[in-house]
Amino acid sequence: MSMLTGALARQAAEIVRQAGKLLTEPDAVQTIIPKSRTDFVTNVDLFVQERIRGRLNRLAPDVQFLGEEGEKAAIDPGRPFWILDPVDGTTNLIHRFGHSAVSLALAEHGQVCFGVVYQPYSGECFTAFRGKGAFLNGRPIRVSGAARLEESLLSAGTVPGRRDLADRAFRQMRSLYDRCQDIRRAGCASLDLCWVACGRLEGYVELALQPWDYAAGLLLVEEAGGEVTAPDGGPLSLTEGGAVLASNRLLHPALIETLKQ
Ligand code: 2AM
Ligand code: CA
Repeated sequence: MSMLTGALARQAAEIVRQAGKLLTEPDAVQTIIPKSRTDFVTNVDLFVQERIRGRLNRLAPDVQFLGEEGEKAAIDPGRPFWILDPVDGTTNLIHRFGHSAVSLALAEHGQVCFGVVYQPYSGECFTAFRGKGAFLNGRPIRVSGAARLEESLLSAGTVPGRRDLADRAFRQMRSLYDRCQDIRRAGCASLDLCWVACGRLEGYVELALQPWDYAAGLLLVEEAGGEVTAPDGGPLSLTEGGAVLASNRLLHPALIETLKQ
């Protein structure tokens, strides 16, 4: 039995949209706290998480909560849990790059059953429901039909928080670049996945992400007809992070092959 109803999904998406507007306020960022030299949290990340967590708790008190910021309560994967990134693309937010998102997923029975990714600067709201499709502002979306890497536009992340992986990431980027039309790098994993889902990109790879970066986007891609796995084709965890490869499905084998080299 699923706890997900249309009403719950609609209200959760509305909570995300309302909180997401806070990212666009001029001077939203007041405090920048380093987690490491290349990874930061701002007052916006913390405030948006607390606002969304409070509202979700009132909406569905029995659902557990996994959010990027602060203490992580132990999750029982046998019971439903929310997975929230209050600001995906914090570095973009700090630089007023206008490309960040709020990403929320609901996991049940070991898989994501609902996902919403909201880009407050463009007003684009991506939603997906397992078995029922993926949508951009309510309209169905589909992955690209490109069947050859030569006709693909790809996104390759630079794993800014893991400089130890930089050589590997840039080597992979070069191998992909030699086979595709071009590469983009916009700094927000959840939106990279949504862009694969709606056909703007044919594929996306990043070597170290956390479940809150990809949980919602993963369902978007799958429901739009694409595929999301580890770069070797293996499964992804919803409670532990890992490397992520997303594609329009047709290019998945060629991408796995390229990334092996
Ligand atoms: P974030 O902005 O929520 O941290 C950038 O390459 C992408 O990777 C962003 O989606 C970013 O999410 C994510 N990411 C995951 N782990 C990270 C880390 N330790 N440092 C920086 N970005 C990280
Ligand atoms: Ca974040």
